[in-house]
Amino acid sequence: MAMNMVNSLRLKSRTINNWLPFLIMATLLLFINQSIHSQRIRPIYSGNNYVTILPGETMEQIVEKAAGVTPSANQLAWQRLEFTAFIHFGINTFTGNEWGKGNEDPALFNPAQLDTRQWVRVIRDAGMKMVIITAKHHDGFCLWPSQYTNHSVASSPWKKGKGDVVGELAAACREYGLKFGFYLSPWDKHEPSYGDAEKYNEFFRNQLRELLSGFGEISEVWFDGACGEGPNGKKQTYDWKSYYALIRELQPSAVIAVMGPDVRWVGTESGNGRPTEWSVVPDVVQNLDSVRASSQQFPVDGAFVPGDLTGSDLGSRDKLKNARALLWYPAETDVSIRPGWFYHAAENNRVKSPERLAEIYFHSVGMNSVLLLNIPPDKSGLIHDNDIQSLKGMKKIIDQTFSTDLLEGSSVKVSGKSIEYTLAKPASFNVAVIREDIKVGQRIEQFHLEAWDGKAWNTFSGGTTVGNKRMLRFPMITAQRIRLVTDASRSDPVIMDFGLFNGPEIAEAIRKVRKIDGSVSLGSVYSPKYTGGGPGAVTDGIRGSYEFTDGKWQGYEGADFIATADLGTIRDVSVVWAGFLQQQGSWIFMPASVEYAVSDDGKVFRTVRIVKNTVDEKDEGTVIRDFTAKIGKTKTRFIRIFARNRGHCPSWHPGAGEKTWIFVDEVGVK
Ligand code: FUL
Repeated sequence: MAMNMVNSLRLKSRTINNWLPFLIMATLLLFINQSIHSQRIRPIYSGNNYVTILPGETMEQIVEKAAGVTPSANQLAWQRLEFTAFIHFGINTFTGNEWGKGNEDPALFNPAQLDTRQWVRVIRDAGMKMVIITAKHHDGFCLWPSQYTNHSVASSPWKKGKGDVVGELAAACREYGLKFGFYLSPWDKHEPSYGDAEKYNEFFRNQLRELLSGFGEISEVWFDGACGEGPNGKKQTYDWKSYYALIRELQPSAVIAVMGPDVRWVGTESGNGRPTEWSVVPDVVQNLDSVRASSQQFPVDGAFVPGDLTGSDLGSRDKLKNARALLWYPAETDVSIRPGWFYHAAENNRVKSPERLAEIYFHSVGMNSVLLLNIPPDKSGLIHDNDIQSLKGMKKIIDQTFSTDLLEGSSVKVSGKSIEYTLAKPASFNVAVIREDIKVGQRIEQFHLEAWDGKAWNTFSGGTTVGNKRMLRFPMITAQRIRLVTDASRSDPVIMDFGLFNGPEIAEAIRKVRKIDGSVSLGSVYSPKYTGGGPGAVTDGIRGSYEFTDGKWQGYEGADFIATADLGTIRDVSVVWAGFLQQQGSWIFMPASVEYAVSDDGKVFRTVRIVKNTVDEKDEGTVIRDFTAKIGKTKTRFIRIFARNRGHCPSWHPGAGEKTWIFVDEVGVK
């Protein structure tokens, strides 16, 4: 009976909601059956998003606790939105600034054709489920007619001072069925009371109250961390606790993001999530007594202090080991469709391409994070056509990718830690989607995917965490039998969904190259996390894609990449090259330089060329670059490739001083 239930896991997607409770139970029962000897089965449905660690608890006990931390109802609803929109709009739209000064004349604000319904249609059509607007940015100019300041739309010529952007947007969201939230900058460069602790806190709470009570349901309140000087050169101490309390009182279903206890900033504005993304992280707690004393429903508010959230690993066992408390604190990836957060006409040709946006989608939603994509309306008050076209292109790629789940209708067999699917006939796929039922916690620590080639099971993809959603991209595979194997987990995993898809290749993604004629030996040690498939990975003829986790890239952490090709006999060589990937948000940088040396005997080498890196280290995207050296007609048998690791993350980088990675795939000679 349980088996039949899991078979119906494949009759899913469209009907999964009705089946969900049964499927989860069935999956659990199966795992219980299959691993009856395992002592760790303890599904926890209690909605506990916070747990303290007692002195002397063992690692095993801590891990078990971590597996039992679950999202609050608000967090769960929020995580399932997956894709949301940010609107940066305000006085900066008219001055061309990213950060205003606070003394801008409200007369500048005049978006003659403002149409929030156009914004929401564009956003809805692109697949986003919520809109968050900058009700007030650091310059203090309010997009609603706040009764606590004159520095607002009420003092502008737009609609003769009778307009209300926040109100119009909230109404448009209601009309089109989208959720609505706001960004309210605590830093206010205009407000005279700023810096006068109690006075400004009162002012800020008043504004917060206006926004929380005048615009219907609020689903997210976004506080950022920037805290500078006000108009009098004074700094302000924010009374976060009182802000949170007001939100809980007036909008009990809203999540509080970034400088708040419900939603965590992913740690970069590049659009790249973490390949290992735990929603359960150690909390930085000031005072455990205040945690215990605070209310049951939101135990964390009273003691919440956002810590440094930019590291590449926030929640693995290594991080849990010294924790005093664990918190369900899921990641939100905020990124702008343009270089700036606000609209600047000069950036009209720098709108991210559909492919880049699709990549961002895979790297955020597909890495257990909610994507918050910023689309800034222009001076006329409309979303610019270039942004609309990019969003349409992105949506097309996403829709084409996910139109058919190839596992639909397949039969399922569960054994031990693996789930095997047999399709009616062989199918080709290059994308996988896995979801854990986070309602019961996040548990998978390591998994991989295998396909049966008629003789053996071959691993074609894999990763560490799954969480709400993990998407994987890999070179096209054709197979009839596929296995999802959990290698390590904190407790028995509850897999809610698994699908395979055949999507368009994004950008130039995966290329085949001519294999090297001869053998290549490695002179440095690659990381066990990114083997590329083993020692022969850099010469297997298949290049890594823009997905650095595709299993094809070989990664070197803090180490150089050194390889020596042996062509067997002395030959004429005119070109040598090696391909590298950069994604600085994930601490992967281009090598500082690649040195090519030749030798007849494999002992004495002569340097023939050093190719220096020219890729911008601050580039926020994923870059693949071949370091190619034309070396005339050089007679040689051995060629040594020495790619020098840049060593440490630069000072501007969130990981400043930490080890950098080199990612290499394919080296070649001609
Ligand atoms: C930051 C702000 O300083 C930026 O201007 C932008 O609003 C971004 C989303 O948050 O903290």
